[in-house]
Amino acid sequence: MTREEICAKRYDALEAFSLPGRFVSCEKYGSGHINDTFLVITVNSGIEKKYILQRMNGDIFKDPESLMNNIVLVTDFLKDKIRARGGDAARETLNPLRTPDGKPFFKDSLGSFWRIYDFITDAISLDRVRDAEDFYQSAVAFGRFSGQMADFDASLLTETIPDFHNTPKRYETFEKAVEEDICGRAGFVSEEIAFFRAHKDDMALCKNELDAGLLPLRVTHNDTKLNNIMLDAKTGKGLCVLDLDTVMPGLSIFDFGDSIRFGANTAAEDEQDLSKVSLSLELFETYVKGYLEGCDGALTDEEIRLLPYGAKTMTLECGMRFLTDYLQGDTYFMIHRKGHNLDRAHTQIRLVQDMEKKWDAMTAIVEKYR
Ligand code: ADP
Ligand code: GN1
Ligand code: MG
Repeated sequence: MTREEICAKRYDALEAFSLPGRFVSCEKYGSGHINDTFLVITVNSGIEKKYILQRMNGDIFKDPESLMNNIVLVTDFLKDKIRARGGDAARETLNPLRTPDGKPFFKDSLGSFWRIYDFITDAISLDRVRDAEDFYQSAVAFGRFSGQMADFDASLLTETIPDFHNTPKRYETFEKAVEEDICGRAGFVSEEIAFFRAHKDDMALCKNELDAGLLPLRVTHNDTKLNNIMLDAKTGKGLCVLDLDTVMPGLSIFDFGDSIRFGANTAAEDEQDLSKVSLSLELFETYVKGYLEGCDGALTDEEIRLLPYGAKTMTLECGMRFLTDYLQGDTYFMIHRKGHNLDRAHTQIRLVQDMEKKWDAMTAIVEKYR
């Protein structure tokens, strides 16, 4: 069955949620790599209302009911925090809608799970920063998110993707994909494979620190890409953290690092001209400053010291995941052209190489804020 056929069920989902008003449109939306996202427009008493409809990726999220339970718990918890400080709970966190029988999801006849969120209005999510201020605002907001989640009871959360940022485990999966080579592609990417093999020990460093009890496990977001946050369109300030599918116990340095991997790259994640790819030290410093401010003193000295390692590990891990998916036939990340995952792996490799060149400067920046 094609993705188109699977997504045709979106009209059943819309019906199941019985949105008020007159239906206007339901079009593909956003640039996420995982779920099928649609912008829904309705009109009620002459007033336009927008929603985000998503088909959760059932190959990746094996237990969508528990996932939605996580999201309801997290968003309810955040709403209380937002209200307590006089904020607007309708705009500053996701609001999952319920079906008439009270469920925050709908299961269609093909077995896909769907959800609807209120659309966050007068706000923007960006694939690239327009200027350093955007990045600073996203850093403060992601840092604040982790501060808000500090007293959330992690035992309530289902681990939606086990070992999500267990980088050594990701390495094993990568080696298995190379060995099995089900698409016969490994021969074309021997240099790329050698690159990740040469970085095997680097990829274990943060996990070793965690296992040794030197880094605390916190409730983290785990997918802190720039387009997983909304900025207020008028003020430019960080407004709402999106994509809560992977909120699980994790490392703060990985939340920091994933943001750097995506947002401090001077090129897009899938840029084909690798001469455009580099780490912007200006954006790196901006994010360090904003993230530490957002976390408001919560990070330990060791977490701060290891921020550059978080950035390097997340870039290595993500690059290796893209290459693994390329080897396995592009079944995980959504692709929009042939070789898309390989292009993405290439940018991550180039970014790691640039981080290695700029390592002393990255360390010096972090020392300034320690
Ligand atoms: P994926 O897991 O596929 O990345 P996301 O949940 O991140 O899916 O959604 C994809 C994109 O849709 C986001 O990057 C953002 O631009 C947009 N989006 C998601 N939820 C909302 C929302 N409630 N309001 C406005 N835009 C949203
Ligand atoms: C995916 O869902 P999205 O597009 O925000 C992925 C992240 C990767 C990212 C790479 C659940 O994020 O882990 O870092 O692509 N999310 C999942 O762009 O695997
Ligand atoms: Mg996303």
